[in-house]
Amino acid sequence: MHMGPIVLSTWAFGRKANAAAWEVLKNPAGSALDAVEEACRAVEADPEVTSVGYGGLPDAIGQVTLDAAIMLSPERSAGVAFVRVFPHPISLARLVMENSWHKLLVSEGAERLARSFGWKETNLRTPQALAAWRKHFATPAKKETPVSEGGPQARETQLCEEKSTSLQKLPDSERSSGETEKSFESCYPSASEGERAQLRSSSWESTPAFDPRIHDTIGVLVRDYTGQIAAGCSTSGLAFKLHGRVGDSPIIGHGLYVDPAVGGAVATGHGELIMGVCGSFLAVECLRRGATAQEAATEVIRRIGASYSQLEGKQAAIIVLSRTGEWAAAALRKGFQVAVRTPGEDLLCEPGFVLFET
Ligand code: SD4
Repeated sequence: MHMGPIVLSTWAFGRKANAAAWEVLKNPAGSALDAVEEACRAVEADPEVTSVGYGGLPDAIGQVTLDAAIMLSPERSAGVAFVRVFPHPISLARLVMENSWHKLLVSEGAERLARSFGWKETNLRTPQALAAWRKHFATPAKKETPVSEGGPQARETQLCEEKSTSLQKLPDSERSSGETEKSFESCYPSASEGERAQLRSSSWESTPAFDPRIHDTIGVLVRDYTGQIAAGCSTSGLAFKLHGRVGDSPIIGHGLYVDPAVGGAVATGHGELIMGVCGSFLAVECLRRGATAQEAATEVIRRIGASYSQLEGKQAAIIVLSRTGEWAAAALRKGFQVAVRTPGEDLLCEPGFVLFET
């Protein structure tokens, strides 16, 4: 139990997020909402973090697409998905929350809103991210892609390389994101229906769980001096995901949930696991029914364990903060950590429950 301000963030880079949140909370008038936004922005701006914001790894066709959501209550909450040209989707989610009554804006619609507020477009894809994309899809006979040589991914890459040769010669900074998108987009429909199905299943089976470059949402829960709780999360989703894939992070109840009367939760890991059990909503509902924070987090992970047959190599984790300041975390398997910041602590902690030992 902790009655002062507290910040919880997912993964080791959560400490950087917590430091940014703490700058806001140093001022006793600093709000949980501002702290959550600043925490996520700090990680979004870091190109070394290849699973969030600028520098995030691209999807199967080479586009970087960002998802985020922010929440104070069922009424005050919103998410954005498939954002391609703005590096701070957490701020865009806040913009949606504060300027509309919608809960989710995607792609061109979300970007249009940002433009209408005068936001400047940025190319999100770093040369390092492009190199990683090329390497991932150019590797011949990838073990985790059991399709014949020259399968859909290889063919797609080849086509992309051919069609965008002129663009590839330019440094990223000299291309407009629009040009890059058009070039890659024009390659994608080359896969037949069957090939697409194969691509889909191979993506599901092959997505590595433990490589932090491949996935890791920044998820933040803050309770400020007034006792208000805010949640936020931001991600570039799973690296090399199918074009158009959106995970749990931008969706209320899946990637995050807050009920001011009870507490909040934020999830991370393979969104496909979290979405099937409405992970963050489930955690908060457990709190509502009298569970401790640890019982609530554990229940979400146990529910995933009981609901999915293919969990090998997959990860999911959840952090929970009750209205009274009690916090906990749980994960499907080892490797997840939660960064905790209070007036007296700045820690990286192991989750209180891990379902699988390996
Ligand atoms: C997603 N949950 O898009 C996000 C990614 C993530 O740890 O959190 N990875 O599925």
